[in-house]
Amino acid sequence: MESKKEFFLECYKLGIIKFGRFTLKSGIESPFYVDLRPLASDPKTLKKLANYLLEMLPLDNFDIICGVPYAALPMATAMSLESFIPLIIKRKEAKAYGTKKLIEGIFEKGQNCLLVEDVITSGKSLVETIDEVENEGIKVSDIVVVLDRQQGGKEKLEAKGYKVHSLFNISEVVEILREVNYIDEDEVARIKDFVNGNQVIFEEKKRLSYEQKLETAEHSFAKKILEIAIEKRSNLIASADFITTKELLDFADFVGPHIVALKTHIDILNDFDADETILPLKDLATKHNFLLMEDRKFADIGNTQELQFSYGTYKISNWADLVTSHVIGGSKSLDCFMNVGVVAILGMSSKGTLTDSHYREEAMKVIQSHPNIIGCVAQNEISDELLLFTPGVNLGETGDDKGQQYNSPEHVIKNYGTDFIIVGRGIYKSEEPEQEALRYKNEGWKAYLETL
Ligand code: S5P
Repeated sequence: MESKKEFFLECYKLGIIKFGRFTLKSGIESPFYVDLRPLASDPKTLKKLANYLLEMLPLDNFDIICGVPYAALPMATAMSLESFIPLIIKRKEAKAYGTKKLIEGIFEKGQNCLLVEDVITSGKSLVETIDEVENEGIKVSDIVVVLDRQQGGKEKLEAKGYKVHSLFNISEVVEILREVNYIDEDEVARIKDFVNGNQVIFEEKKRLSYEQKLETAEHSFAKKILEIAIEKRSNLIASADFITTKELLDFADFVGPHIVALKTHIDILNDFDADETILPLKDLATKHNFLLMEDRKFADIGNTQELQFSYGTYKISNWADLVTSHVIGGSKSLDCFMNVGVVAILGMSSKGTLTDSHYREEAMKVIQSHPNIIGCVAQNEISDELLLFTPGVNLGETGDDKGQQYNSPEHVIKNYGTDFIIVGRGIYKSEEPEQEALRYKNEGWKAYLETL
C-alpha cells in the first residue's frame, strides 16, 4: 500500500484544500478552505480512504456505523461496504410526514455506533449529531474524522469522554504540501499562525496604480500596455483561441473596445495567411487600440527561438507586440526577442504544473535580470517592477477536465496583485462575447480600484 503521504497527495489533487483567504461560517477569516466532498467522486480514492480509516479503529467495538450528514455519508457507506459493519443514516432534519424518524436503517437500542465525520473544526456539528444519535438509545464511544483542522474540536469531544481518531491533521498536511513545494513558506507560516489560535492578519495589499507603474516603466511595450489600460479603464486581455481566421477577426472586432491586448495562439489557425489574417488583425488592433500578444511560449535554446520568432509560417516578430516565453533555456535564450515585450511564464495555471516554488525562485532570477522582459504570467504575487499577467480566470467555472484551474478576476487581482487578467473561454465561449468582455472588464477594473 502507498504511504499515507502519497495517499494524501492523491486526495489533494482532487481539490480538497484551497489556500488563500476565506471567510468561514463563523465569520472568521481562514488562510485555507477544506472540502472533502470531491473524494466521493473518485471511487478508487474513496475505497482507499475507507480502508485507511478502518485500519485505525478497534472494529470489534462497533455494531453500526453512521456518517454525519452530508459530506461524510459516502465515507461511512464505503467503510460499511469494506468492513461489513451495518450502516445507519442520520437525517439532517426529521421527516415532517410518515414515521418522523431521525435515524433510518436497522438498529437496536444499546448498540455501539461509530460516527464518521469528514472534517472536524470546533466539533459543534459533531456534538449535535452525537446528541441526536444518543437520544435514539444508541451508544457512541468513537468518532473517526478524515481531517482535523486543529481548532479545538477534537479536545472538546475528548473532554466529553469520546475517542476521536483522525487520519490527517492540518499541520501534517501543510508539512507534506511544503515538502513537495505546493505551498510556499509564507502560506505555511500563516496557516501555523491560524492553527495556533492567532487571528491571521491578511495584509491589505496596496498596489501601485497603472499611473505609478507607468512612471517607472522602462520598456516601450510596458509603457504602451499601461497607457492603454489607463485610457480604456481596462485590465482585460482576451484570449482568442480560435481555429479559423474569420472567427478570430470577428471576435477581435467585437471585444476590441474593451481590451488592452488580444492574446493569440496563431499556430492553431487552420487557415493562417499573412495577408488574410495578420493584416486585418493589425488594422483591428489599431482601430480599437489594443496590443497583439502571441502566446507562443518559447522554450528552446536562443538560436532556435530566434528562428521560431522571425521565420516560418507565422513570422511572429513582424506583427506581435508581446510574446510569451518560458525562461527554461536560461537568460541568453531571451536575447533574441527584440522590438517586442516578453511576458515570461513564471507559473502555470494548470493542475500539477511543475512550476513549483523552487522553479519559480530560480526563474525569477532570470526574469528580473533580463531587459526584454516586461512581466510574468503567474498565479502568485510578484514584485512591483514587473507586470503580472494572470490567466486561469473565469466567472462561471472552477476548471475544465483537462487540468485548467480558474479563479475570479477579483480573486487574482486582490490576492496576487494581478495587473492584467487573461480570459479565454469565459468570453469567447459565451453567447454574447461582447457583453461578456464588458462584464470581465468591469469586474477587473472594479477589483483594481478597490486595491488601490
Ligand atoms: O498558465 C497558463 C498560461 C497561459 S498563457 N495558463 C493558461 O491558461 N494560459 C493560456 O491562457 C492558455 O493557453 C489559454 O490560451 C488561456 C486560458 O484560456 P481559458 O479558456 O482557460 O480561459
